[in-house]
Amino acid sequence: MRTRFLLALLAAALVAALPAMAATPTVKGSVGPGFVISIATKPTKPGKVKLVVSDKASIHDFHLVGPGVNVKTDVSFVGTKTFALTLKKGTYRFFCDPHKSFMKGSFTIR
Ligand SMILES: [Cu+2]
Repeated sequence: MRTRFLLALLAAALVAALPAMAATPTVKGSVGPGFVISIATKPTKPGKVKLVVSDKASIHDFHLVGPGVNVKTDVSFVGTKTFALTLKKGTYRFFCDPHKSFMKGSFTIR
């Protein structure tokens, strides 16, 4: 009887924890293989996000700079890299360092 109660309590705790775990949205960034850099769905609200960068070229990097954030992939790196970020109000700029005059974009958190 007691075991059953404890199991029910554990199940209730798990259900309560699920929304919090699922709440961190994923932001998908991409650079290359051509001279293109993008963020699929730009975030607009402050809070934690998981930035998943798909770096498809060894001549580009993906660099994101903004309030409290300065993350990048290496230029020579090719593959997927994930960053846990906390976005704050302000403007964030993303660009490729070797070609930042034209490979760039931004989004604003309000
Ligand atoms: Cu580049």
